[in-house]
Amino acid sequence: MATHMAEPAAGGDAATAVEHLTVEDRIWLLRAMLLMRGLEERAMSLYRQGKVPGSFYDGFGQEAVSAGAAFAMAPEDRLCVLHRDLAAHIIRGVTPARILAQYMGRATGITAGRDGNVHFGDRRLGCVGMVSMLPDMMLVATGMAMAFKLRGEQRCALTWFGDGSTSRGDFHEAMNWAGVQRLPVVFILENNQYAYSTPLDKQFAVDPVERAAAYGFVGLTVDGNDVEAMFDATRLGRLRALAGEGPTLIEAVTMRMHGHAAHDDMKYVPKEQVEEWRKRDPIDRHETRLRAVGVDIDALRGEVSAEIEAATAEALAAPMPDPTTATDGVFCEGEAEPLGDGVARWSGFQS
Ligand SMILES: Cc1ncc(C[n+]2csc(CCOP(=O)(O)OP(=O)(O)O)c2C)c(N)n1
Ligand SMILES: [Mg+2]
Repeated sequence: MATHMAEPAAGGDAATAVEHLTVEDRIWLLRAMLLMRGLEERAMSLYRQGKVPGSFYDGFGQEAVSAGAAFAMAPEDRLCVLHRDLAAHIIRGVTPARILAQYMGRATGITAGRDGNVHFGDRRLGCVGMVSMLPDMMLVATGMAMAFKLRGEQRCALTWFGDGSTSRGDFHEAMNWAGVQRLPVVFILENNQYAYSTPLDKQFAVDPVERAAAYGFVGLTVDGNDVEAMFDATRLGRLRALAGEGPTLIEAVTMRMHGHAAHDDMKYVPKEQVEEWRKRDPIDRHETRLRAVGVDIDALRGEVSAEIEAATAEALAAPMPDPTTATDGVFCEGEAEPLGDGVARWSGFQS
């Protein structure tokens, strides 16, 4: 693992992660990744049946990036979740049925039919739904971190963003302000080799993780297909943030194994590149580890499949929203409701 840092700092690796995770935690990580993959596969087939309006984006092959990072955050921390980070919603406690209902525009989805596959986040669980202008969620997370600092709260904000985001001005503005103010924020750069059809060598002349040093904070590169290494790097970034040591930029190196969205056959990606990355599949890797400590993977897979079946039936049976409520919630009425905490038992790991 290469590190590029403004000051000496530990990176994050799977070996250290194990010291902070129980076997039960490690199983939850696998479960979250299996749920993400299974739900997205199911949603893709629902999309092809015309049941998911709009387009469909997935994070096949990138499950470890959101699962590992979200798991390292405490319930009172705040997450700005992007379009390939479904496991973060799962880890914060969003149920599979609500996720599928969200994709199908049903009344029981998080936005109750106001958006589909991309822009959603349950604020009661501390998740902020994505703003499409990339990477504006970096500024939202930075703003939240600023509020935590001003209020003297021991909390951390985290956001994900893609390699494509690093060429935008907002990336630099967020990084600069977070560095100047030493804000409690963790930035996760999801480097999946492509921004739509543009490969990395057409995007930047330096590895973007090196830019953290230019803004005075730690930047490190992590194997984004290793869920425990992702967990550990984020855990350390969070500890740094809470200790008043400022932001951390974590470059999670991974691969977008599917097209940009459902319509994209990714003819521009060499087949050998996909095959090479298939060997590093994050779920296979984590399963191998857990099998070695005696976990019954087949039983877990069976449970997850049954959960997805039940969630699909529940979401398909859910009603469409009442059109007369379409403009509800556009403006704040009464007192603004603060973001809530995640409720999932596993969003507070063994520290
Ligand atoms: C400012 C802005 N320009 C263009 C888009 C359209 N767009 C949505 S996703 C995307 C590709 C982003 O690539 P990357 O940041 O690498 O994320 P990835 O999709 O690979 O996860 C583009 C160009 C946008 N949402 N915002
Ligand atoms: Mg990308």
